[in-house]
Amino acid sequence: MFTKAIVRLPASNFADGLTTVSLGTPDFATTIAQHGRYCDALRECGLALTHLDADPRYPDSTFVEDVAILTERGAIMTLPGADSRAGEVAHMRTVLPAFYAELAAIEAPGTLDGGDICEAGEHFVIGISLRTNENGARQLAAWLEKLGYTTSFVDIRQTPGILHLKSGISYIGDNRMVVIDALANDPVLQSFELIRTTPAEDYAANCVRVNRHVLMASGFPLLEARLRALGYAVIALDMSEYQKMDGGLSCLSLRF
Ligand code: CIR
Repeated sequence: MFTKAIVRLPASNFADGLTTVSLGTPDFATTIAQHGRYCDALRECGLALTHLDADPRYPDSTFVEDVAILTERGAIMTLPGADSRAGEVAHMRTVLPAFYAELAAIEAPGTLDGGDICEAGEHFVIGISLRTNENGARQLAAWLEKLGYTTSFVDIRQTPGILHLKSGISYIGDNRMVVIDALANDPVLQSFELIRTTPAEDYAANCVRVNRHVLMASGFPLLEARLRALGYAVIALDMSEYQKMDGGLSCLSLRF
């Protein structure tokens, strides 16, 4: 059960953030409206929200998931792999002591983005990507294992079309993993019941189980119908402006 989430309002220069896709420039008013609806959805799931102010020094800083890993047993600050985002950690480090007595940290030369870390109950799947290097992945695995979790690695550096591991997989509880075709044969994932997206719906593979709900991007009817048929209470959210900036639904919050 999650009870809390941290979110950060997008800054007015949100469109200056990093992106690898060519879907156009986000409209700021729509970006804010979608963020508001996202926050409403988290509250509908029973979470109490901590709202952080927009930080225009970091246009990507609304993607708070990338700067920390929060677990039931402890928290660790990441070290984002994009130079323009590394400084985002400093402010979050001042926010988290309200919730965690101790904060570990990924140290250079390791790099790690929270979007590469998929918690699946007692197990964490750690993506090695263009943002999370092997050193960072190993540091995180060692820290998690000390806390009693198990870990495995999935290398997505050659997987086209996804920035982070969780752009391509999401754990939705009940031993079920939503997965894009390109990752569906990875040996690490074979112990899960795989819910495969069709290529036209790959963006929707980044969804989030929050208590009894699953939050997913709207506009992906096949996955939505499949999740509903499995009995999940789905909340579908328009994520169009975040998709333009390579952002998935999970990255807009830290849930704990
Ligand atoms: C970036 O490239 O870092 C941002 N524009 C998007 C980050 C998305 N984060 C995530 O999926 N966890």
